[in-house]
Amino acid sequence: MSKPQVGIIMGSQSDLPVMSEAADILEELGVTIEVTVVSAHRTPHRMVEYAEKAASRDLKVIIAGAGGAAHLPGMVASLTTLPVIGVPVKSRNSIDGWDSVLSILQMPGGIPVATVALDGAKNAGILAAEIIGAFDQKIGKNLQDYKESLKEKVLESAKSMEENGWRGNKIGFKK
Ligand code: RP5
Repeated sequence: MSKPQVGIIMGSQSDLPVMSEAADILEELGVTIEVTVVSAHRTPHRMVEYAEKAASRDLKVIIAGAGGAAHLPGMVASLTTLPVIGVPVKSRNSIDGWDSVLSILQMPGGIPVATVALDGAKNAGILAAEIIGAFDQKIGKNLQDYKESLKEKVLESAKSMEENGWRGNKIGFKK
Protein backbone atom coordinates (compact mmCIF):
# COMPACT_ATOMS: atom_id res chain seq x y z
CA MET A 1 0.00 0.00 0.00
CA SER A 2 1.30 3.47 -0.84
CA LYS A 3 2.16 5.91 1.92
CA PRO A 4 -0.59 8.28 3.07
CA GLN A 5 -0.26 11.83 1.72
CA VAL A 6 -3.00 13.33 3.88
CA GLY A 7 -3.64 12.63 7.54
CA ILE A 8 -7.26 13.02 8.60
CA ILE A 9 -7.61 13.31 12.36
CA MET A 10 -10.58 14.09 14.56
CA GLY A 11 -11.21 14.71 18.24
CA SER A 12 -13.69 11.89 18.62
CA GLN A 13 -15.16 8.98 16.72
CA SER A 14 -18.42 10.95 16.90
CA ASP A 15 -16.87 13.35 14.33
CA LEU A 16 -16.53 10.55 11.77
CA PRO A 17 -19.88 11.03 9.96
CA VAL A 18 -18.68 14.55 9.05
CA MET A 19 -14.99 13.80 8.59
CA SER A 20 -15.59 10.77 6.36
CA GLU A 21 -16.64 13.24 3.65
CA ALA A 22 -13.01 14.42 3.47
CA ALA A 23 -11.85 10.81 3.20
CA ASP A 24 -14.38 9.99 0.47
CA ILE A 25 -13.48 12.91 -1.81
CA LEU A 26 -9.73 12.41 -1.31
CA GLU A 27 -10.04 8.76 -2.30
CA GLU A 28 -12.15 9.77 -5.30
CA LEU A 29 -9.40 12.22 -6.33
CA GLY A 30 -6.69 9.57 -5.99
CA VAL A 31 -5.02 10.95 -2.86
CA THR A 32 -3.79 8.41 -0.31
CA ILE A 33 -5.00 8.96 3.26
CA GLU A 34 -4.89 7.76 6.82
CA VAL A 35 -7.77 8.32 9.23
CA THR A 36 -7.61 8.25 13.02
CA VAL A 37 -8.81 9.80 16.28
CA VAL A 38 -6.50 12.21 18.13
CA SER A 39 -8.02 14.19 20.97
CA ALA A 40 -6.36 17.44 22.05
CA HIS A 41 -7.89 17.24 25.51
CA ARG A 42 -8.13 13.52 26.16
CA THR A 43 -4.90 12.35 24.47
CA PRO A 44 -2.67 15.45 24.48
CA HIS A 45 0.59 13.46 24.29
CA ARG A 46 -0.71 11.45 21.32
CA MET A 47 -1.58 14.77 19.62
CA VAL A 48 1.95 16.12 20.17
CA GLU A 49 3.51 12.90 18.88
CA TYR A 50 1.24 12.78 15.83
CA ALA A 51 1.90 16.40 14.88
CA GLU A 52 5.65 16.28 15.52
CA LYS A 53 6.15 13.10 13.48
CA ALA A 54 3.77 13.93 10.60
CA ALA A 55 6.33 15.62 8.31
CA SER A 56 9.00 12.95 8.83
CA ARG A 57 6.38 10.30 7.96
CA ASP A 58 5.99 12.11 4.62
CA LEU A 59 2.45 13.34 5.17
CA LYS A 60 1.90 16.50 3.08
CA VAL A 61 -1.27 17.93 4.63
CA ILE A 62 -3.19 17.36 7.86
CA ILE A 63 -6.95 17.76 8.04
CA ALA A 64 -8.10 18.11 11.65
CA GLY A 65 -11.74 18.22 12.71
CA ALA A 66 -13.19 18.88 16.13
CA GLY A 67 -16.32 20.21 17.79
CA GLY A 68 -17.05 22.40 20.81
CA ALA A 69 -13.86 23.83 22.33
CA ALA A 70 -12.01 22.74 19.20
CA HIS A 71 -8.33 23.04 20.03
CA LEU A 72 -7.04 20.15 17.92
CA PRO A 73 -6.40 21.93 14.58
CA GLY A 74 -4.66 24.94 16.15
CA MET A 75 -2.51 22.88 18.49
CA VAL A 76 -1.48 20.53 15.69
CA ALA A 77 -0.63 23.57 13.53
CA SER A 78 1.58 24.88 16.33
CA LEU A 79 3.58 21.64 16.30
CA THR A 80 4.22 21.15 12.57
CA THR A 81 5.19 23.08 9.45
CA LEU A 82 2.76 21.06 7.32
CA PRO A 83 -0.37 22.88 6.17
CA VAL A 84 -3.26 22.19 8.54
CA ILE A 85 -6.86 22.42 7.37
CA GLY A 86 -9.37 22.77 10.19
CA VAL A 87 -12.92 21.46 10.06
CA PRO A 88 -15.29 22.88 12.67
CA VAL A 89 -17.74 20.11 13.57
CA LYS A 90 -21.22 20.79 14.89
CA SER A 91 -20.99 18.21 17.66
CA ARG A 92 -23.50 17.44 20.38
CA ASN A 93 -21.51 19.58 22.85
CA SER A 94 -21.50 22.54 20.44
CA ILE A 95 -23.39 25.81 20.83
CA ASP A 96 -24.75 25.89 17.28
CA GLY A 97 -21.22 25.20 16.02
CA TRP A 98 -20.04 28.77 16.61
CA ASP A 99 -17.72 27.69 19.44
CA SER A 100 -15.99 25.27 17.11
CA VAL A 101 -15.86 27.72 14.17
CA LEU A 102 -14.30 30.48 16.24
CA SER A 103 -11.88 28.20 18.11
CA ILE A 104 -10.46 27.01 14.79
CA LEU A 105 -10.73 30.26 12.82
CA GLN A 106 -9.31 32.86 15.18
CA MET A 107 -5.69 31.73 15.24
CA PRO A 108 -2.91 34.09 16.33
CA GLY A 109 -0.54 35.48 13.69
CA GLY A 110 2.17 33.00 12.71
CA ILE A 111 0.18 29.81 13.24
CA PRO A 112 -2.34 29.53 10.39
CA VAL A 113 -5.14 27.01 10.15
CA ALA A 114 -7.03 26.98 6.84
CA THR A 115 -10.54 26.86 8.25
CA VAL A 116 -13.42 25.55 6.15
CA ALA A 117 -17.15 25.97 6.80
CA LEU A 118 -18.99 24.27 9.66
CA ASP A 119 -19.09 20.55 8.82
CA GLY A 120 -17.23 21.43 5.60
CA ALA A 121 -15.08 18.30 5.50
CA LYS A 122 -15.66 17.75 1.79
CA ASN A 123 -14.10 21.13 0.98
CA ALA A 124 -11.24 20.33 3.37
CA GLY A 125 -10.57 17.22 1.30
CA ILE A 126 -10.69 19.17 -1.97
CA LEU A 127 -8.37 21.84 -0.58
CA ALA A 128 -5.90 19.20 0.58
CA ALA A 129 -6.01 17.61 -2.89
CA GLU A 130 -5.40 21.04 -4.44
CA ILE A 131 -2.28 21.53 -2.30
CA ILE A 132 -0.98 18.14 -3.44
CA GLY A 133 -2.21 18.71 -7.00
CA ALA A 134 -0.04 21.84 -7.29
CA PHE A 135 2.97 19.48 -7.41
CA ASP A 136 1.42 16.21 -8.62
CA GLN A 137 0.14 16.27 -12.22
CA LYS A 138 -2.09 13.22 -11.86
CA ILE A 139 -3.94 14.67 -8.87
CA GLY A 140 -4.10 18.03 -10.65
CA LYS A 141 -5.75 16.34 -13.64
CA ASN A 142 -8.23 14.50 -11.38
CA LEU A 143 -9.17 17.86 -9.84
CA GLN A 144 -9.69 19.39 -13.27
CA ASP A 145 -12.01 16.51 -14.21
CA TYR A 146 -13.87 16.88 -10.90
CA LYS A 147 -14.43 20.61 -11.43
CA GLU A 148 -15.51 19.94 -15.01
CA SER A 149 -18.12 17.47 -13.69
CA LEU A 150 -19.48 20.19 -11.34
CA LYS A 151 -19.80 22.56 -14.29
CA GLU A 152 -21.59 19.91 -16.35
CA LYS A 153 -24.12 19.32 -13.54
CA VAL A 154 -24.94 23.03 -13.32
CA LEU A 155 -25.30 23.30 -17.09
CA GLU A 156 -27.57 20.22 -17.13
CA SER A 157 -29.85 21.74 -14.48
CA ALA A 158 -29.90 25.08 -16.32
CA LYS A 159 -30.85 23.31 -19.53
CA SER A 160 -33.54 21.26 -17.82
CA MET A 161 -34.98 24.39 -16.19
CA GLU A 162 -34.94 26.30 -19.45
CA GLU A 163 -36.54 23.45 -21.40
CA ASN A 164 -39.07 22.20 -18.82
CA GLY A 165 -39.79 25.38 -16.84
CA TRP A 166 -38.71 26.03 -13.27
CA ARG A 167 -41.92 24.72 -11.62
CA GLY A 168 -40.99 21.10 -12.25
CA ASN A 169 -37.37 21.66 -11.23
CA LYS A 170 -37.41 22.28 -7.53
CA ILE A 171 -34.96 19.54 -6.62
CA GLY A 172 -31.73 21.05 -5.27
CA PHE A 173 -28.41 20.88 -7.06
CA LYS A 174 -26.76 17.55 -6.36
CA LYS A 175 -23.04 17.91 -5.69
C1 RP5 B 1 -14.65 17.23 20.67
O1 RP5 B 1 -15.80 17.07 21.42
C2 RP5 B 1 -14.74 16.19 19.59
O2 RP5 B 1 -14.04 16.61 18.45
C3 RP5 B 1 -16.22 16.08 19.32
O3 RP5 B 1 -16.62 16.91 18.26
C4 RP5 B 1 -16.84 16.58 20.60
C5 RP5 B 1 -17.65 15.55 21.33
O4 RP5 B 1 -16.86 14.41 21.57
P1 RP5 B 1 -17.51 13.09 22.18
O5 RP5 B 1 -18.02 13.48 23.54
O6 RP5 B 1 -18.61 12.68 21.24
O7 RP5 B 1 -16.39 12.08 22.24
O8 RP5 B 1 -13.50 17.08 21.41
